[in-house]
Amino acid sequence: MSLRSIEFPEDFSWGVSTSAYQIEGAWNEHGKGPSTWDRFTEGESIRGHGRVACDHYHHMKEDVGYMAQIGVKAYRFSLSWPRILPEGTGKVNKAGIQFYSDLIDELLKHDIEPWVTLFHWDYPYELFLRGGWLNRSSPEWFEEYTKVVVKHFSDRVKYWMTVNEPQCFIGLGYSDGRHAPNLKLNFAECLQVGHHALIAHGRSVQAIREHAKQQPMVGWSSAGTTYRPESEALRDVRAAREATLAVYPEKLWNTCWWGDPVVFGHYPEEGLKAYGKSVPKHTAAEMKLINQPIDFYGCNLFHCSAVRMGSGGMPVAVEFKEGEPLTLCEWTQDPDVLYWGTRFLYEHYKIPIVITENGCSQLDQISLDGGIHDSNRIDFIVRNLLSLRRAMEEGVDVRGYFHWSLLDNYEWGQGFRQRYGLVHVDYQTLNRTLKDSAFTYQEIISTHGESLRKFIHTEEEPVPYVVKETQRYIESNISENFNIKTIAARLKCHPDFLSRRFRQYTGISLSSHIRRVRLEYARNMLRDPKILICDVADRCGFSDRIHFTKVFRKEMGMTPGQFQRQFRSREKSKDVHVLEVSKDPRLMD
Ligand code: GCO
Repeated sequence: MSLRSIEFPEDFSWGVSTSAYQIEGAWNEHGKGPSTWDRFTEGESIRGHGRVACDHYHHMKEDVGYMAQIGVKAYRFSLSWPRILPEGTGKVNKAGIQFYSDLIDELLKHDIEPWVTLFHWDYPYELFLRGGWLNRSSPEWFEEYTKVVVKHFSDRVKYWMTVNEPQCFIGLGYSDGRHAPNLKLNFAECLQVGHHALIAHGRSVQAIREHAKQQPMVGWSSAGTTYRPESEALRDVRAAREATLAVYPEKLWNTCWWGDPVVFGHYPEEGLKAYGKSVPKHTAAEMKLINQPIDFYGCNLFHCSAVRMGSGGMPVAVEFKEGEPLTLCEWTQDPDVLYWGTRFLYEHYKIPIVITENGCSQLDQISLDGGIHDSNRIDFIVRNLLSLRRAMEEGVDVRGYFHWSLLDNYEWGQGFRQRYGLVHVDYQTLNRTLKDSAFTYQEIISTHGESLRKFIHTEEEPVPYVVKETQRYIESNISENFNIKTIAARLKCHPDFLSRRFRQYTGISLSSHIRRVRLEYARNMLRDPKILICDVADRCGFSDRIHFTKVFRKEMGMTPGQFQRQFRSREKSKDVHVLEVSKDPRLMD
């Protein structure tokens, strides 16, 4: 780990995340209408637990108190559509509005910024009876709901997310039938549902911008499907990028089918080919509607799998090794997901990123001493944040991290078995207890990440002389156009020996290390909007501007000029899973 600084930016949004149906309970109280989740799990002992969940509806103040104790700066939660509009459209339920209004006030009282998700899957049952997301009018229903919400809360809410994970609610609820509304539609119908959900997103963004009482920050939350490279060799990185951005036939789990219309205004070419006849009819006007400018790209990143570049020039899956660490729900615990996931997304979409969910389920229980010693979760948080910090240091614009989740909660079709919370919930008594991870997170937040340093093992083997001297040479001669031979001559050793020793000790090749350091300096310089690109090239030891641009684009997926413009616009705007390794043949050796 070679991070220069572990400190996160002053204005970084440190948060926790939940969703209404997973915590609220009170499913039929105070005028709330039923959701598809209430109806389709009726009478079921495990799946039906969402009707009570953590009973947050009656523990709201207590729960905000835990957030304040942890010191979070932001809270991402969703609104239950049928609590606000019991029939989905029309009559507004005053008690529902009151509940969220009180929650927002309570958050603000504790200096916690509310981040509101409009749709996290608890769909109004009445609208389902009218065809739900298959109905062409469903985007308009969503727009109507958005307007009600914005009218009541936008005086105090600035941050909005429209739809949470279309991949997931459509994949599991409309295709596999494992989630409410338990449908098994054919692939074309699922894509139609998806098209409507995307239009709903667009209409909702428009409505927020039009009616918000303060300058809003709008985004959405997409499920990430991240592949990481087995090694950092450029060809493996290419393989991982390709696999992460790919669309495979008959599979809804991908990034670009959903993200490209939102950010670019069109379905990806590869997806149109892969899905063929199943692609829904879509007009240019609809695509324009979907493509509303968003301020951040929210992504839920929990886990990833490794790929390498196969001999045929296609990504191939690296086999999962027996005994590698897994979470309770059998997801890999690989922290690289936050490095590669954010990096690939940022290269592709070039808009600020917010980690709207990242967390792990573990077997947590209250120990004899009364504490909950969830060391695996602590390790997960630390590693993931370090990995995220690395991405940020390398230029990926990440604005916030929301840990999933504040509380242990109802995990959709699986009841209470998966515990994701920083706060433990005893489902019999509804007692809450802060876990050790909550205290760790608290310290990380209050030190802006600096406390992560103490988790990094320092008793490493002494750095070999040639490696240390090489690193020193590179740092102090960065503006010179040197190469491995130059350094070897200075150290009076053979270039092959130097390269071998360097790779042995650091795990990366000396030439990529030199390139990385040069690029790191360049990225830092480019933050200065007045600097000229040829000067950066010169001061970072690139032979000329063209060579610099080429190397920069290859690594960062954008030109130095684009990178610089982004910082300029950022400065200006300051005021303001279920993933399996795809069975696709392209991923098989
Ligand atoms: C999701 C949902 C969350 C889950 C979490 C853990 O990402 O699937 O947004 O509601 O509870 O991801 O599975």
